[in-house]
Amino acid sequence: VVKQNLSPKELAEAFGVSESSLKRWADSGRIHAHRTVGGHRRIALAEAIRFARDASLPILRPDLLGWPQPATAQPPDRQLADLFFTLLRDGEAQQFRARVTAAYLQGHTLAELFDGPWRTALQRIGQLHPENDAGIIVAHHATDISLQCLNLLRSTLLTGREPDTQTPVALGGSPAGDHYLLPSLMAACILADTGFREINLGPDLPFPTFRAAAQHHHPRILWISCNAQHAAPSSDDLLALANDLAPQQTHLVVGGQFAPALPDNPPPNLHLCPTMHDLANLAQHLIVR
Ligand code: B12
Repeated sequence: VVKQNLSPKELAEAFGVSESSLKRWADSGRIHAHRTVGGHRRIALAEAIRFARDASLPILRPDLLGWPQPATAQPPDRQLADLFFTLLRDGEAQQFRARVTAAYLQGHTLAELFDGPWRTALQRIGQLHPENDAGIIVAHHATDISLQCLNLLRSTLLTGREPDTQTPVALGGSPAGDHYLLPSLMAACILADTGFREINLGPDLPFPTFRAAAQHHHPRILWISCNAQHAAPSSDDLLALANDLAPQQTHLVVGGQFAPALPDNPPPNLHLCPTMHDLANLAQHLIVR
């Protein structure tokens, strides 16, 4: 079970440092702690993760935080794609979560993992007998293992940040006929990590519903992930939607393998982002303005 709030003692054990060091960091403000009704310090898990990543402090015992522990030492970065592929292919859900969370705690950004080893591993899954049952079974299973892991990251990253009425919203999904779950969920994770309140409507969303949802929620970002050729909207559809959303200052962000080319001189609220890195950069820019 993932613990949402930790005592200094628990966190000190996870980091392999003394409890007094941890209390000192809390009292100096290096790591934010709140007090219980009884006056005891507590550290939100999301804050503990932020601190570990910023300070490059390894979490030696992630199991104490309720996170899965890698079975062996983490391999060098260049071997991560191979490892992710093997774990996804062999259905090793728990070790996959352990490896991804370890890489994240070591300081990799979500965008690095999504555009890099995770994507490469899934590409290789797609090359395993896509024409027969065995290949379909592996692809479905790898998708489910990825979903479990993304949802763990997503629920943990959001913890501790209290979205309020000032928190900008980002909303999105994939169009009708596009059944791919992972790209839109990855976009949601990137946006949550940047500080947006994300609303992931997932796959298979009728195109007019994107407009209706944006009019209802007034997001600062509306993302559309295009992963199936037959289901991708045309650039005219996107242009019309961006123009409709301009008065409410919603930016339309389109990504995915089958995102259409944008017209010359697109309106300033229409963006093509081929990668999760592009989305992360744009989101940083849009959240401060
Ligand atoms: C998992 C999978 C499936 C699963 C999907 C499960 C699910 N519900 O999600 C299942 C088994 C159902 C499936 C079915 C099919 N699949 Co399939 N599938 C895959 C696989 C292995 C992984 C796809 C995935 O999720 N990747 C992870 C995402 C995150 O990576 P990505 O798509 O590359 O996205 C990156 C960028 O494009 C960008 N991005 C994407 N979206 C967005 C959005 C925004 C806002 C931004 C900023 C960026 C961005 O960032 C991502 C990370 O870098 C791919 C292999 C591959 N090469 O991709 C084949 C693949 C896509 N499938 C393929 C095929 C042919 C099919 C089927 C037609 C097979 C069949 N004969 O029935 C069906 C069609 C399904 C349909 N109706 O559309 C082909 C597509 C060939 C082509 N180019 O057209 C591939 C490439 C496999 C292959 N080598 O042949 N598939």
